Amino acid sequence: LTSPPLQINRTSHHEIHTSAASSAIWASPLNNYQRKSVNTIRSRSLSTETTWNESSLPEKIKSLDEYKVLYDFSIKDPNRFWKMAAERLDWYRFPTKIKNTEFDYRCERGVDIKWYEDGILNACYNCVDRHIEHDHSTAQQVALIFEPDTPTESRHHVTYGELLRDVKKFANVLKKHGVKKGDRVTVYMPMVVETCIALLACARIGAIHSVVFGGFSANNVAERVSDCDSKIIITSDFGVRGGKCSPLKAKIDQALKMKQCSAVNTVLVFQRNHGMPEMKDDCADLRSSLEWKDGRDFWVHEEMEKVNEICEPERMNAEDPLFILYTSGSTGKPKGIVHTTGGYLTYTNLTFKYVFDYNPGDVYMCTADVGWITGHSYAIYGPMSNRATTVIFEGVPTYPDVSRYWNIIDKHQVNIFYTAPTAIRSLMAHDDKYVTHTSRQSLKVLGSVGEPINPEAWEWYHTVVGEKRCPIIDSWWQTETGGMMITPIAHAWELEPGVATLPFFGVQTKLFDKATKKPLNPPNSGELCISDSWPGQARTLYGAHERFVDVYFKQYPNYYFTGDGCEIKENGYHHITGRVDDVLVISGHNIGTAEVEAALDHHDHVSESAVVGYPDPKKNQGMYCFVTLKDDVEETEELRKQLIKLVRDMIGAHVTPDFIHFAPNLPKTRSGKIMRRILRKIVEPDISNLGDTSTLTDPSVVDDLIKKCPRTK
Ligand code: 6R9
Repeated sequence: LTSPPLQINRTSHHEIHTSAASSAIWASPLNNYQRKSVNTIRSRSLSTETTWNESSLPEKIKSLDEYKVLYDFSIKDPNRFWKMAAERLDWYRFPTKIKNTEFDYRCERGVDIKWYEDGILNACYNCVDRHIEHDHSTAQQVALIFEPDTPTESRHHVTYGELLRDVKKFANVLKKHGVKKGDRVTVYMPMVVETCIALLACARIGAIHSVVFGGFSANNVAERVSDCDSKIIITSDFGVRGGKCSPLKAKIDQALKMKQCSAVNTVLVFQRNHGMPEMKDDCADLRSSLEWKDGRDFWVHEEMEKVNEICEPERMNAEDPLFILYTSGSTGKPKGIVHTTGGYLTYTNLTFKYVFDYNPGDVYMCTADVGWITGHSYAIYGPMSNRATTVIFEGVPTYPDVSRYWNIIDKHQVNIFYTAPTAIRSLMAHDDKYVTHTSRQSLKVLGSVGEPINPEAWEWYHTVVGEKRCPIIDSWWQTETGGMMITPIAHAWELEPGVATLPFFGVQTKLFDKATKKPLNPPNSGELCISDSWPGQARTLYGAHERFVDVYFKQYPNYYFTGDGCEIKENGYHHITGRVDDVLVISGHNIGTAEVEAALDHHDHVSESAVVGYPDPKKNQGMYCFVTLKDDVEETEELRKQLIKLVRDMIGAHVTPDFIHFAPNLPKTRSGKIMRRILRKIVEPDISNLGDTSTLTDPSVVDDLIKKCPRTK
C-alpha cells in the first residue's frame, strides 16, 4: 500500500553494545571524579584511540579524544558532518543542500536559517513506520510503556505495530475533520500515550502541532490558540496527577467562550482511560458532567471507529514547520517558537543517541511533560526516531510517596533516566531510605535538565540514586535550541558536579562581557552566545520574525544570544551560571544569584533556595534569599545566622545576604523552574504588578510569601 522512501546509507540499528562494556569504559574516571579537580581533561594521544573512518558517523562516542576529533571536524566542515547526521534518517529525497544560514541582521538577507532545504521527509515515518519496514519484528517491540498516576491502575504497553495503527487511524480522524498540511492544531492533553499518538498523527499529515501544557489556565490556552490561529483542539476529558483529577475538556470549554477562540470549530476529546475498568469517583463525575456541543465536540474513540488504517505519510520539505511551542518571555506575550522538520529531527535524533549512549533494547524514561520542549525532543522525537522503548509517566515524583520514581525504575527496569533538578532537590529533602530501599540496578545513565543543578543535588543524584555507577548528564539547552547544546556524553569523559562540560558537535560557544559587549577569551565568565547555526535551532517566532531577531540576534550582532551566563574553565568545561538577568550588582561586585543559592543549598538543612535582588540606595542592590528547609527542620534565628555565615565563607565577605526568608514553598512554573521574576517583584516591592501568575503550579504560594516578606510591610 505504501511505497517506502528511499533508504540512504542508513546506519545499522543492529549493533548491540553490552552494558558491561559501557560501564567498563566509565569505571576508571568514576573513581577519580571526587577529586573535583579542575584539571580533569587529560590529554591522551589523539587519533590512536580513534577508529572513525570519516565516511559515516560512529555509533558511539567512546572517549574525549574521539569527541575532539569529531568536534573539530563538525566545526571545520559542518556540511559534511551534518550530511552524515542526516543519513541517520530516511528521506524521500535526500538533501543536496545542507547548511544555508545567516545570523547577521545587518546584512541584506537578514537572519535566516535553513538546513537541508531541498530534502523531503516525514517525521512520523521516521519515528514509527521505518523501524518496522527495516525489521518486521519491531512491530512487536514495545514503543511506549504507560505508567499511570496510580501505580495499581492497569497499565498498558504499546508496541511499534500498535502505535503505527493508532497513529494512522487518528491521522485519518484529523483528515476527516478537515485538517490539512500546514494547519495548526492545539493539543491540550495529560501525559498519556494518546498524546504521543496525537503529535505523531499531526506530523504524519503535515499539520503543525502546538502543545499547551495541561496545567495552563483557560486564558493561557485562549491566548495560544488565537496567536497561531488554530481551528481545532485535541484534548482529553480529564487528566490525573498526584491522585487528583484535573478537568481538561472543561478548561477548553471555558477558553472557547472567549472571543479569541471564535475560529475554533472542532474539539476532539480522548477518554482518559478509555476501556479501562477503574475510574476514581471524582473523575467519573467530571466525565458525566461535561458540556457537549454537538457538531463541535467529538469523542476520539467513536471517530476512530469510522476511519480505516490506511494513511500515507505526507511528503514534507525539511523546512516545513513541525511544531510551534510557546515559551514565556521575561516580558510581553508568550513566544511561539517554530521548529521545522529536517533539522530538528536530525538534531534530536543524534543528540539522543550520543548523549545518552542509547543502545537497542535500553528502556528510557524522561519525566518531562510534553507540554515543554524536553517532552517534545526527548520523550518523543529523539527516542522514537532511534527506535527506543520509552516510559510515559502520567504522575508526579511524590505520589503516592517519594519513592515513586525509583519504584518505576525497578518496575520497568529503566536504564536511562532524565529528570529536572527541581525534582531531585525535592526528593533529596527526604530520608535517603526512600531511595535505598529500591534496587535501581538497571540504571546506566542519569540526566538532568531545566536549571543549573547545584553540586549537592548532583552529588546526591550521583551517589545515592546512581550509586556512583552512572554518569550524570547535566545537559544545558533551551526551547529555542531544539536539543541539547552543552552536555556530557555518557561514558566519554570525566564529570564535575554541576558542570555541563562541553558543547555538542557543531555548537560553538562564545562569551561576551555584559557591560562592554566585547568578546572574552576563556577561561572567563560572561554572557553565553553561539557563533554559528546548528540544525535543531528554532527558525523564527510564529508570525513575529522581527521579535525573533530582536530577542536573540541584536544584543551581539552575528551571534545567537542565549540569555544565560556561563563560565568557561581552564579545561574548556562550561559551567552555566543561570539567566543573565539573575546577576546582582552589589556595591560594585557582580554576584551570580546561582552562586549564592549553591552556597545556601550546601547547608544540611536546606532543601532549596532562590536569591533575588532589590533596589538599595546605598549598595545599588540588596540580596534577598528565599530558603526552603528540609522536612522537620525548625526555622530559628541561629539557623539564619549560620546561613549568612555560610554564604560569606563560601563566596567571600563581600557577599552577605540582607534577608533570609524561610519559605516552605517557592513559586514554580509547570516545568519546575523557580519564577524569580515574581520573587523580584515581591521584594522590590511591587506587588500590584506581579505580572502573569497563571502559569504557576500553585498561585497561593505567592500570597504566603507576600504576607511574610518584611519588605512588603
Ligand atoms: C530544556 C529547557 C531554558 C533555560 C535555559 C537555562 C535553563 C536548562 C540547564 C539550564 C543550567 C542546565 N537550563 N538546562 N541551566 N543547566 N543543564 O529547559 O528549555 O524551558 O526553554 O529553558 O533553562 O536558563 O536558558 P526551556
